[in-house]
Amino acid sequence: MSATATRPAALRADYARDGFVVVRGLFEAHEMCAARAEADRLLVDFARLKDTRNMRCRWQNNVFTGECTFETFDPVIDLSPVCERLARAPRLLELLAGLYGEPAQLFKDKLIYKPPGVKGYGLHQDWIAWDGFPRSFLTVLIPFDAADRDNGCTVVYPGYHHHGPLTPQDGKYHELPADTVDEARAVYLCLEPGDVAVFGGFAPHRSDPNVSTGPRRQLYLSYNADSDGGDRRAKHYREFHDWLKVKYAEYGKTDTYFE
Ligand SMILES: O=C(O)CCC(=O)C(=O)O
Repeated sequence: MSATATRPAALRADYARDGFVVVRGLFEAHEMCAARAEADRLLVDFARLKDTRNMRCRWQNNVFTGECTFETFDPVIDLSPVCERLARAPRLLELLAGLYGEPAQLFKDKLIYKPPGVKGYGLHQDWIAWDGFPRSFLTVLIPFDAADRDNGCTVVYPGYHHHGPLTPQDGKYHELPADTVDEARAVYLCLEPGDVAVFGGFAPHRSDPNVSTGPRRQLYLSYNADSDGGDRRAKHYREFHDWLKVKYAEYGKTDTYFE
């Protein structure tokens, strides 16, 4: 089970053992209040970006109606000074430096809105076998709304990260078969605004549909250790877009763009 310990050495030991940690109350209530207002503002001010051809946007089906529903801005910090401040908050970077034993570099940033009814994610690891993809990749989850089982909080499985990549290393995204993990070991990341969870790129995770009446808005901020390639964010998004274009084209969708 992951810890809520705050001492860097204890956190680092827990992260090494479990592949994830939870830290309660890293951010203040007023910061999370501003984050929620920002998430609302982005939907209004950047409504024009919500297009199924725009590679910035991710869509998921509603499990009740089948409707294809806007779910994510990826990236988000170039739209949102508030999200960028959270991503570069000295408190957070200090926490990550404690886990890495060296500075962290922001690699990727997305805001997942997960509105009511929207499907979750199948079991997977975030690490993908692209040339030079950082093995130190980790993700910080910052909930804007309380996350619980009803709204489909992220679920992690302690210890499995020790096995490294659990799918073929062919550069493709693979879901993991459900029996890769022992469901009895599932840890539901039930978090209050202000809490954060950190999980590594080899930590299997998934989420259930949002069956509540409100959105489950969470910032997913990914980092790499400085010694593992330095600042790779711009390169990552170039590679990600090239990869997405090929993936969409396989389904006959060739009119994609990024804005
Ligand atoms: O929304 C979630 O709970 C999980 C999201 C996720 O796993 C991902 O974006 O890779």
